[in-house]
Amino acid sequence: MSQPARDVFRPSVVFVTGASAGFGAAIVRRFASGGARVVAAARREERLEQLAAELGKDRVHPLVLDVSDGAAVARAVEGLPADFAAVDLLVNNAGVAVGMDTAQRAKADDWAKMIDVNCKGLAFVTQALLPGMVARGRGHVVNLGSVAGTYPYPGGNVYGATKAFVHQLSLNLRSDLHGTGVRVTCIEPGMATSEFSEVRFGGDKAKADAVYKGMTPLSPEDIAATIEWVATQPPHMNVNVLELMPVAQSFAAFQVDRK
Ligand code: 8X3
Repeated sequence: MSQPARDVFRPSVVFVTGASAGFGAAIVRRFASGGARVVAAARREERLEQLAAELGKDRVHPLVLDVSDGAAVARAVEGLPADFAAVDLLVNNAGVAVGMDTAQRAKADDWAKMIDVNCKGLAFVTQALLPGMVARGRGHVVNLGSVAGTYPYPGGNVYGATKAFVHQLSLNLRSDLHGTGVRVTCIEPGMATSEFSEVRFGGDKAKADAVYKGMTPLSPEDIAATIEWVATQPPHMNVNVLELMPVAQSFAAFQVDRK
């Protein structure tokens, strides 16, 4: 059996959700500066326009989109301009963590929001883009999971469960896409700097900053570089799951309730 050459694969059209800030914006910058055309999808138009102005409208196509609206996702994908239509890398980055209360105190609306964006939104965007990838015999879906999808912690409840969904959907997609050449990867980061903690704590910046006090979290650029690595491996190789953490974060013992 002869081995194919280890030629680097270069995605030419990248579709990034949650592109307006944090991981998403870093991913857009990385691929656009590497020569790809990038569809930058998010709800906040102003930030997308800034990103497109910074990187050039021929490189970055801003797309105002709420991923949890399935009909809007289908329309947006159908209406992509020709230069940005042949998506060969989808980065499902849009995701939210809302609240960190225990399950018995958490708000149902917060849970609904996380399920809508992290599960339904990710599934809708994937389903809208997969037929084109399969037809072209070329594509890669990179999903943003989390260590919270594998390791439980107090207050992780529905957030962690949505990320377990992302992990399992990623593996199941690999089964469905068998023989198509389309790749699927789940990237599962631990603590990272982004607006993530601010959103989680309802905009309380002091509480969010305290999460990262005295430690060095992963940066959006770390995540973007990791995604570039998985996406540029030779076409015969699929990274299924990649888990990463800051060195300063690790595991603690089980809790025991002693009376
Ligand atoms: C969140 C990562 O470590 O804050 O996706 O739970 S962690």
